[in-house]
Amino acid sequence: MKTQMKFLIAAISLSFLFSSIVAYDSLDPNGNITIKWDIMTWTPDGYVAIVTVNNFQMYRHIMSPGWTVGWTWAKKEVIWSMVGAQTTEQGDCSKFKGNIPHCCNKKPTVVDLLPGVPYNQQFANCCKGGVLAAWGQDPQASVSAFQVSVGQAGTTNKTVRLPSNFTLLGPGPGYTCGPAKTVPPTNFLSPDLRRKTQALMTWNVTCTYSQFLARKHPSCCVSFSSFYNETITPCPSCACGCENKNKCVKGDSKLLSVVGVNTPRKDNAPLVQCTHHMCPVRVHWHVKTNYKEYWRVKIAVTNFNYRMNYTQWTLVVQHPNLNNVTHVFSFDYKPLLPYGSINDTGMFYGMKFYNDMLMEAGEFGNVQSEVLMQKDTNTFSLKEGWAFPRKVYFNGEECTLPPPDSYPFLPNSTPSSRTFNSIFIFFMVIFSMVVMS
Ligand SMILES: *[C@@H]1O[C@H](CO)[C@@H](O)[C@H](O)[C@H]1NC(C)=O
Ligand SMILES: *[C@@H]1O[C@H](CO)[C@@H](O)[C@H](O)[C@H]1NC(C)=O
Ligand SMILES: *[C@@H]1O[C@H](CO)[C@@H](O)[C@H](O)[C@H]1NC(C)=O
Ligand SMILES: *[C@@H]1O[C@H](CO)[C@@H](O)[C@H](O)[C@H]1NC(C)=O
Ligand SMILES: *[C@@H]1O[C@H](CO)[C@@H](O)[C@H](O)[C@H]1NC(C)=O
Ligand SMILES: *[C@@H]1O[C@H](CO)[C@@H](O)[C@H](O)[C@H]1NC(C)=O
Ligand SMILES: *[C@@H]1O[C@H](CO)[C@@H](O)[C@H](O)[C@H]1NC(C)=O
Ligand SMILES: CC(=O)N[C@H]1CO[C@H](CO)[C@@H](O)[C@@H]1O
Repeated sequence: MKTQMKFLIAAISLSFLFSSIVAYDSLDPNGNITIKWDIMTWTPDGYVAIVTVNNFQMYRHIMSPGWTVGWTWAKKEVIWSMVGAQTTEQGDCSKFKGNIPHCCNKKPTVVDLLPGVPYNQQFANCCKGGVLAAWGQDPQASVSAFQVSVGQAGTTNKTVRLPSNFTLLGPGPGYTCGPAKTVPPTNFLSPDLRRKTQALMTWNVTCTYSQFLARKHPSCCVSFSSFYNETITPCPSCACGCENKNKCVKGDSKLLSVVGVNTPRKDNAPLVQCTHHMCPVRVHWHVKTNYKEYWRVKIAVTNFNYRMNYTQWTLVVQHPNLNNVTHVFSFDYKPLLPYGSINDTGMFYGMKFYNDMLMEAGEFGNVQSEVLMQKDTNTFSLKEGWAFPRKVYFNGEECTLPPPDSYPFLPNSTPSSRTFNSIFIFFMVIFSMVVMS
């Protein structure tokens, strides 16, 4: 038993390491952010391009303060002008007389404009402060675009040189971008759909996310409870790292009235309420009722971060019974089918204008819902922790689950079934490693 457990722990950490290093998300294997450049016209000294940033990730969005895109020019290119975005620095344009470029940096850094800029600075899909919705939640809002006029550049598709070393902050680190690749030119349909035009040249850059690159510790944890056992299985201690234990805010503290506690930081660094887990977000899964043909789960998400209102939050859960969701109360729900046929993963998110914002820590810092699922009598069980989720993600970050031997047990469950449970989980780990490779 003991060696089994050790092996299990080793296998779990191995699979975690493996999945994080290769930046592969097993619940969204095709998820990426694509940066597409369409050259629309050649100019006497360069070109005008439309740059489109598409978030193709099912459940990971880019929150305020939004994306930052950077690249390295291949030659001595400059940016004459931009519409719908701007570079953060102009750089050294001292060589220019008369007409001064927007940016002369070899490595420009571009950010979206804020909502409400004058019409002549706007561009279709621009000016959202760099906020991009998740593709699975709101495909229309998952795209950003701007126009860039490039000078001192190639003026034909033979002489133009592709920029390199693309970077993407979303808004923090975690994304790695591949090289720009020339792809078949994009087709554009006229508004009346009667004429098709095409870009003169198109290149794509694909960026993928890795939680391992983004942060040292998880940023959420999961706790469990059930109607059949009054024990509440808490989040693991220090699930999100305890380094900042002396910088947290005591829940009942007078500090809360001190100015600045709720002021967001540019880097989105959290200021959390003191808890044993130190996580900004906790997801609680309560097995609430066992009916004859159905069962009911209550899900509650609690914000412990005083510096963040989580807008357009998403919660992804993997559980084998999600193929028979009958009703979800007060959240929206969408099944995700990462492998086509295995329907065990789904995405919960807030209803627009009702609970799509998880408020900062405090009285209103929680959202909750109940889920009714129809039982498949062949698989349904309250034993061996079957009723609890296998994986949980909040805002695209994988949350730490409690260790398997701490799950609430059925009153008469015997230790041998615990062994079975860990063996079962062990095989699940091996299985998922095989699937991933
Ligand atoms: C990026 O995501 C889209 C949508 O899921 C997918 O079609 C495309 O193949 C992905 N690109 C790469 C390079 O993985
Ligand atoms: C390039 O990116 C666009 C999305 O911006 C996508 O529709 C297209 O399929 C991509 N092309 C290739 C060849 O990956
Ligand atoms: C460049 O343009 C020519 C036509 O002007 C076209 O035949 C060729 O395929 C284009 N090459 C690329 C890389 O787009
Ligand atoms: C791109 O980045 C790599 C590593 O950061 C660096 O070695 C390389 O010189 C960069 N290329 C350009 C063109 O800046
Ligand atoms: C969260 O939203 C509320 C209401 O819109 C606002 O008063 C508060 O300042 C916001 N908090 C943060 C941390 O942005
Ligand atoms: C997946 O499960 C949901 C219910 O949770 C169901 O509505 C949907 O049709 C299922 N999809 C497939 C492809 O089985
Ligand atoms: C409830 O579950 C805990 C494990 O989390 C177990 O130690 C306890 O014995 C269970 N209670 C009953 C009444 O079986
Ligand atoms: C009891 C029940 O409705 N079971 C269904 C659960 O979902 C699977 C696949 O979606 C169906 O095949 C079952 O009939």
